[in-house]
Amino acid sequence: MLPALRIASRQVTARRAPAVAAQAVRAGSTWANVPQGPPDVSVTEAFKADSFEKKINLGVGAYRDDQGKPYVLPSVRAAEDKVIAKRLNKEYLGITGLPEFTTAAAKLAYGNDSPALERVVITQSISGTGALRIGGAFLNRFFPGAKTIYIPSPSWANHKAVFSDSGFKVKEYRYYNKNTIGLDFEGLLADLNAAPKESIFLFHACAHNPTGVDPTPEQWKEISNVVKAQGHYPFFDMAYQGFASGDTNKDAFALRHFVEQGHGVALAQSFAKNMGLYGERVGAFSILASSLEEKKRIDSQIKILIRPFYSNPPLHGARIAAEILNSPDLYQQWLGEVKGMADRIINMRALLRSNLEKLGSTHDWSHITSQIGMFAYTGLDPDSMDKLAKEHSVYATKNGRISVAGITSGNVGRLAEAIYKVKG
Ligand code: IK2
Repeated sequence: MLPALRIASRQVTARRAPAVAAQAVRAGSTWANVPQGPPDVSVTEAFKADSFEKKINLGVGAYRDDQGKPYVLPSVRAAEDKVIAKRLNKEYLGITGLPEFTTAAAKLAYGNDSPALERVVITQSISGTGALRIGGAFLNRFFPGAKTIYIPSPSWANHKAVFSDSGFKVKEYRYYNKNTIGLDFEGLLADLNAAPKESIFLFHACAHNPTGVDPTPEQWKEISNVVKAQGHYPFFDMAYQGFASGDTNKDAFALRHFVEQGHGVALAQSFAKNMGLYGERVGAFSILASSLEEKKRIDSQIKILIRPFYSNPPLHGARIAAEILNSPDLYQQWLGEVKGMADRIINMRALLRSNLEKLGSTHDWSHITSQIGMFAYTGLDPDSMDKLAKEHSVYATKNGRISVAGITSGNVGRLAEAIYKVKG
């Protein structure tokens, strides 16, 4: 054999050897039957791979400032400084978390003066997702009826996974009407009526993700009536309190109305968006009990349930949130900053719509401004979303959802042109 060929063949053998060895190990491996999950084709990955300098990422579910940069709220910075200056210890929290945080979180959600507050069983959670998961586990263990939960169609993609992992059969109720790009109110009521009595229904308290379509207060009142007549159990997911309208009270309307109407409710709260505490994972799960005696029993079971999950929740983010919620000055500052974020989003909606109209688009874009919260459901189909990405370097999820938080006064013009070119 020629020397060069000899070297090449040795390299091939050397390269193959580990693969063969790995195969041999794999054949007898404990994990040989673990199937490969689908590839992670996240919007962010595609965005990162694009070298065009004016590319736009509208896939992220996190607030960005008008320069497109992540935003740490000044009230959060100030609260964090105060927490650090206290030189507190790092001992474990109790199973249900930091009481100064959970008490204030309940007030924020149910209302400062709500007579229901004394019956609220609340626990800190690993942000909104953790709150939903605790809720799923509790309902699965103790809800007296069928282990079925109804979620809106469409809903936040993780709802299905959270509740099926909690042991539920997940069914959908009608919510979004793609013809009107609005609420399918008739369909929603019909599905509430058609479901077996005493079913669990998950509602997005405000800023529905992904559609940005919320029922009006009048519609919520009707929903509440039907839920009551059918004996259904409402579970509210409130991941965006304050973020929708800029007013934390207004955004809590649905939850508070249901409580006033005498419903027992479950609630998942997140402080990821409204305090920008995304990675700190600050949230709360609560249940409104019918009596103080019942509250004690539920509380004891929530503790039994959480203990083997993660023993007790993390400290730092909850301290920051508690500092904000319990210091009158910081609280006022925070309310202003939440409004600032909501207003910037509302402005970007208006700018996107007016830019599209100025370009001469013949489509009705009124849904862009009538929808609310972080996301807008454009009504663009998957092909159009593909074109936006491939031809215009505008990245968002295939379902036509764009994160309005990713729009800035610097990129809104180019975005409108891209949408106009794709949709007309
Ligand atoms: N519930 C809803 C409706 C949410 O939208 C979220 C957060 N979603 O993230 C943005 C996205 O869709 O890209 C959550 C719950 C849970 O949020 P967290 O666990 O971060 O508090």
